[in-house]
This record gives sequence, C-alpha cells and structure tokens, in this order.
Amino acid sequence: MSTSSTSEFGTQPFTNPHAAAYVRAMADLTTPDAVFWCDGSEGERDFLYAEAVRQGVLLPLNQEKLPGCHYHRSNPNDVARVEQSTFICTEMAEDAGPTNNWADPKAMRARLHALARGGMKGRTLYAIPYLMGPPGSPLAKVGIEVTDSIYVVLNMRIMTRMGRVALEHLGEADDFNRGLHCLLDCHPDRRLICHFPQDNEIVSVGSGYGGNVLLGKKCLALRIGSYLGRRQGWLAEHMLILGVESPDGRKSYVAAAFPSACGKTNFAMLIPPARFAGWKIWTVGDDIAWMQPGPDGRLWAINPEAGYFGVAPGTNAKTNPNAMATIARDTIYTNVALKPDGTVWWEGHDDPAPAECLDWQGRPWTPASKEKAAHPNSRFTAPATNNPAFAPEALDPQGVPIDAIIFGGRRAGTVPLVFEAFNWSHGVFLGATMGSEMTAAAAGTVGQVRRDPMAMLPFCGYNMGRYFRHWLDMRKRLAEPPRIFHVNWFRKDSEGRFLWPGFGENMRVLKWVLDRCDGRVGAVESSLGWVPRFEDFDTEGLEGFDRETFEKLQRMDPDEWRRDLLSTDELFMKLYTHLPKELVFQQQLLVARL
Ligand code: SAT
Ligand code: MN
Repeated sequence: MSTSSTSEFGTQPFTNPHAAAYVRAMADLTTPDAVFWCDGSEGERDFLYAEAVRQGVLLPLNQEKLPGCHYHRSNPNDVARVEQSTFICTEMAEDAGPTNNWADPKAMRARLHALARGGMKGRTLYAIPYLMGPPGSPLAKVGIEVTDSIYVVLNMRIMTRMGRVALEHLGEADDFNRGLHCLLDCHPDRRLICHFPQDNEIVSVGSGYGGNVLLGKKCLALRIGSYLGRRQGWLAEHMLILGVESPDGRKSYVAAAFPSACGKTNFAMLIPPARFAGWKIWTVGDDIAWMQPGPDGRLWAINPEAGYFGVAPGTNAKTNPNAMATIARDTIYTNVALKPDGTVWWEGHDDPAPAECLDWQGRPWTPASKEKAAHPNSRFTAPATNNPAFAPEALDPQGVPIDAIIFGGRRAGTVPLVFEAFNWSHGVFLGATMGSEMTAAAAGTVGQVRRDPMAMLPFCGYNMGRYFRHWLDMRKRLAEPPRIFHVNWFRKDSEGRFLWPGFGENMRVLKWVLDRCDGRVGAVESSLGWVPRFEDFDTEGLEGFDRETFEKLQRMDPDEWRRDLLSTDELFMKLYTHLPKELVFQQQLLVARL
C-alpha cells in the first residue's frame, strides 16, 4: 500500500505515533489503494477541491456569482440522519438507556469490521485530524476521522479546525477520538452509525450524509461529548449560542436548544428589527454548545464547531440575511436545485422559482413540477467566519458566560410564546419535557409531535435519566446559574396561520428574557411559569399585533396541558429506573397548579 502518489499533498504521515498507528490499522482493515494524510493547508484545500471535481463528487458553481462554492448531490436514499441505524455500544444496555438503540460492543465491532473489511479497495483513505473547540480551550477535543469520502474531508475542513492545528493540540498524547467512516455501497441495509463511548470511538458505514458522517458533529460533539461531559463535569448540548449587545455596549449571552431544523441557525444570526436600533446580535454558534462551570460560578460555553451545516430551504434575505451573506462564498451546497447559470435555488429563496433547473436529484424541474426542487433537508456548509455577525469571542478559549438558557420546540398548539421557569429544577423539567413536531432532518414521520428532551433525544450518548440527574446536579456548582426559559415561535391560530412573525421579531422575546435576567421587569405567575405582562412585552412597530393576539399566543389551556402530560408520562415511564425524583415532583406540582 502506498501513500497517495498523485501529488505532493497528503504524503506526510502524522508524527503522533498513536494517531499514525490508528490510521494504519484502519488502512489494514479497509485496504485502500492510497492513504492521504491531511494537513489542513490551503494548497491541500485547492488540490482536494480540484480532485473532488475531477471525481464528479462536487460540481464547481458559478465562480463569479458564488466564489469558492461547490455543489453536491447525495444518494437519494441518503439525505438525513437515520436514528433507527444509530447505536450506542456500551458493555451494559442500561448505560445507553431506553431512548437509544443499544448493541453489544464486541458483537457490533465484529459486524462493522466485517462490513468495512476491504471496503476502501480501489479508493483513497483520507486521514483527517480535527479539533473541536478553539485552540487552547480546556474543553477542546481532538478527533482523527478516517474516511473514503472526499466530500467528508472538504466538509470537515469547514466544520472543524482541521489539520496541523489539531495535531499540535494533541502533541504526543493518545487522547483523541477514533473515527472510521466508510461509504461502502451506500445501501440503507448496510448503514450503521455506531458509538463506543467507553473507547472514545465511532464507526459509521453505508452513508454519505452530513449528520451521519461528519463525525465531529453529532457523533463526537454530542453523543460521545455528552458521555464524557457527565464523567468530567461539563455539558455537551444541542444549543446555539448568541451574544446580545445593548446600545450601551454591554453584552449578554444566551444558549438555546431547539430540535434539528427548528430555526437555531436563524435565531443565532438574528438581525433586530428597526425598533431595536443600537442593539446587535452576535453569533457564537448555531448548533452545539459545550458548557462548564467557571471559577466565578457562572456557566461558560464554547462552540466546538467552526462552520454551519444549515438547512437551505426557507433561508432568504428576510428570514436570515446574515446566512445569505455567509453562504455567498466558500460554501458547499448539498441537495439544493441547480440553475442553468451555475447558481443554486431552493423553496423559500429570494429569487423566484427558475423557469427551469435541475432538482436535487439532477432531474429537469420547472415550476409546474409536483415535487420540490430542493430536498427539504438540503444543506449549506459554510465557514463561521463568513458570518457578518460572527462573534470574535467564539475564538476565546474560555468561551462566554451564559445568562439565559432557552428551550423550545415546534408546536402548532398548546405551548405559549414564552414563559420562564420558577427555578433551576423547574427549568430542567421544562427541558426534559420539551415536545416538538418532527422535521425532515431525520428520516421519519414529519409533523408528528414527539418528546425531545433538551433537543437531545437523538444525540444523548447515555442513559437519558442519568442525563437529567447530571443537569440537576450542575446547579450545585453554579453560584450564578443562568435563568431558564421556554419558547415556541410556531403557534398557529384556528385557521392554521402562524400567530407570531418569528425571525427578526424574536428579538422582542429575547429582550424580555434579558430584562428578566437583569431584574428590570416583573412577570405574572402562571401554572407553567413566569409569563410576561403585555405592558412589558415590546410590541412597538409590530404591525397589527395587539393585546388580543398576545393573549392568543400566551393562552394556556389546562385540558390541552393535561393531554400533553400524558406523553410526558410515557417518556418518564420509559426512563423510570433512572428518572430523578425531582422531575416527578415537578410534574406533580404542575398537575396541582393546573
Ligand atoms: O444533519 S445533522 O445531524 O448534521 C443536522 C441536524 O439534524 O441537526
Ligand atoms: Mn443540529
């Protein structure tokens, strides 16, 4: 077996002996024709893009209109995360817990190795060293991903700190996540995304889709990360992080958990409406937060990622101008529609539907076509530093101190626009009982409400009951815990129209949240928590929004909540062996208040 001979790039094996040995062991298993050792340099990037274009994996887009941008179509059977094929492999099934698929590590490893054996024959193995978190951060983690997908290499290059910086962070240590990814024949029957938290290892076969194969993201930063976080005293969360700068220059930080494809990227990049002149929102992260108590007793957060893997449909200059600016260059577009001029389009784009284009499967499409031009889960991969609102503090190894945590789901009914938890354990209860309608981000039934605790149902790498315990225990280490809130941007009226305009107007909710954190504003006690008074809620400049609409948005129907509690009950029953009794107590209190 040789190293890649096609260029000067990729020929330098890692000097860390453990990292090099891992890559060689994976090469022995998968028998590629060549091994390409990534260093993350710009020369290497240019070489890899040219190579991906040569292989037909990427198409260059119109370089005048979209400089540095490329286009990718995935296999039509491989367009979302597959929760049914995602496993947590621990010695004891109860360590994975009832919300995860569990497999015996020995048996699963044997099955995976049988699948991967010889799986890279005729192909190149790319060895990717990557760092999750700002260099020098005490929370940062190194991974080595071995893959036969050049698309994965180029996405990882955007989403993580890839190359030499990671190896430097690692030094001589053996402390890195081992990740093997193998496309195989991309057949759903041979698709497995497996985590071995006890060995800090991931094996993913049979898929080429983002969340299944960019191993730093959901696999390491959330599933393995949450497992490590519990043992090491920190939290790995499915949360955006944003900074709010007030006109007097003061900055506050908010972390918010919403399920996949519920607007985390839009919220993290929000541009305040005209009414909030002088206010500015800064993006620290749009998907994942790693948080730990600091010496000052506050909760400090970093964004482990370096890019955005965002949902394209619905993104436009009105819903998210910063995203549009971010993805105007150096972006990889996956499964969107391709226009004849080499630009891209999706449902909800600023441009009108093109008279003709190719849809996400490469088929001719016109506005008369019945199917969508872009896949509902089509994505852009873009560097965070392209974002005009990129917070420089995102590079700070210590992270940012969190003032408020927001939980939220996509709910057409039942759940008010905003309310505040009475205290930390009530807040944990709100997170634990979050519900949301399913989206296209995961293969499954779109629209159905399911319990998605802290938006971590698909991502918690261990027993969810213990995860709640870990959250509750965190309070003891926080002298100044963030306040906890619950929001729902998606409530509809009886005609099915959204009651709340959302997007930039969410600034109004954010303002109330921060006013509460700073003790600037009172609130009314309700069964659900503290709720805003109409007088305190800034509606100036919000056309047609009156007290009546506000009351509709904030309405709390005890019967609907009792019904909702039945499905919370179902989750709690499932978790009963490890469910902290504080949460049962919180539920009883809620029932009593209702
Ligand atoms: O596809 S990803 O898992 O990377 C994004 C998401 O579903 O949150
Ligand atoms: Mn996500």
